[in-house]
Amino acid sequence: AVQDPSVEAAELERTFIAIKPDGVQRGLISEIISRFERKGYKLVAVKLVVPTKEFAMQHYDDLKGRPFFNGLCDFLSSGPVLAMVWEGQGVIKYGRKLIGATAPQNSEPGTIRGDLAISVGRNIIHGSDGPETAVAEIALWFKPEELLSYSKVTDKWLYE
Ligand code: IDP
Ligand code: MG
Repeated sequence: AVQDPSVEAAELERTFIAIKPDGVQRGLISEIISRFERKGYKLVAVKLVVPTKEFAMQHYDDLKGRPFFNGLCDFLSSGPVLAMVWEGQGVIKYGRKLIGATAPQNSEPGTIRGDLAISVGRNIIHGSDGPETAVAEIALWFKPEELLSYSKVTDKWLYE
């Protein structure tokens, strides 16, 4: 795939987004993807995987020691997860806004968790919380060759 050289580096920011087993089981894949897609972000990698418990523990390594850590890792590895990488200007921070607060009781209406989830342990979606985490999580979940760089005809209508 060829990257359009006119695309600014800022627009190439990438974040790791995953629909957790509850979101997949509840049939929310298309609903969630459409929110990122309609915003204007570009899907550059996607796969459906059942992570092992060990992999889930690696993904949530920063939370080890928390009382919910074991249950959280059991849950993430309990069924298919839709792992994705989304690209666009400001996608890491704004992606977290689209997702909403960690506890759905605190998530604003209009956010993914606010509209679609009730409890913190079943909050249907994961998103990287910062630039370093995004790089690490993308590298954990995807091989470099699974990430595509491509231009879309809409790029020039999304960025001035
Ligand atoms: P985040 O997903 O909004 O980044 P984190 O604090 O990184 O939130 O926690 C990771 C995941 O762990 C949350 O999405 C949630 O599913 C789960 N979690 C966080 N806090 C609790 C809790 O107090 N009880 C149960 N599960 C929790
Ligand atoms: Mg987090």
